[in-house]
Amino acid sequence: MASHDNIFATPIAKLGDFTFDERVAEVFPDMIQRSVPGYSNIISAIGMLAERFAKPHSKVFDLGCSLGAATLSMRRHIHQEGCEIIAIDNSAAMVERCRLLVNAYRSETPVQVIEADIRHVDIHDASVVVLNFTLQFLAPADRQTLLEKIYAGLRPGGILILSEKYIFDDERANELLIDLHHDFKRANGYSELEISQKRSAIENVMRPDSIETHKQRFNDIGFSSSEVWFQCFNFGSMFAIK
Ligand code: GEK
Repeated sequence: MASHDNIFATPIAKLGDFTFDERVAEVFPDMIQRSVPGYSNIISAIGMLAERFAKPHSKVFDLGCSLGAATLSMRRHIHQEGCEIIAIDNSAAMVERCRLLVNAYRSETPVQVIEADIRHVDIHDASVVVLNFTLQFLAPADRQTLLEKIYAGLRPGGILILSEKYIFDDERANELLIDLHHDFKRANGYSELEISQKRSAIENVMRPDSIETHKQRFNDIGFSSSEVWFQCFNFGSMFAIK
């Protein structure tokens, strides 16, 4: 069974900023499953989208791959000849575990797991690019630059899948969706203390955008169509097609 996330279960005197360290990597499957509404549905659908959009002899990128859940889902679905999946994360603890999980099974589609900052890697000849809850951790100023690089590296007709936590301009709607998310976490066994300590730790490292901001950015960059294909409370996933 996966290790249980109790990182924020006891009072922490000095709450530092949240980092993807050894302790987080250890409990990550449990943490993300109990914290992100719709996570497993999104992972399954990423596999289905990859099946449709992966082109023979092209590259598929999983940026901020953590333990490789999206990579493994895509690898199960991709049967096009000559496809290669490149999974990238800048957390050494995540990459080490991701490699073990990827290597646990054989597959016709090769996977390269790279420890690097996604802001500095080359993206080229891509038919599918996945940013599954990763863009939100970049400084707002770096987001547009990364999306422009992804657009340039996608083949025409290629797809970007972008899952994020959102904020909403309507104050009342925003508060309600945040409350519903906290209800979701309570229902999954997180205590009030865990919810509030995690919220404080993550506030400085994660600044969500609105769905409108994402759509505007996709338009400005030149994507020919984009849409929200999944939403649950203040979490969701969009695609943008070149
Ligand atoms: C999943 N996609 O399970 N370069 C590389 N990696 C980064 C960077 C960066 N600049 N910034 C953050 N990360 C996964 C889940 S988790 C989402 C993604 C969450 C990495 C960071 O190390 C972490 O592994 C991941 O992005 C975000 O489908 O924890 O809410």
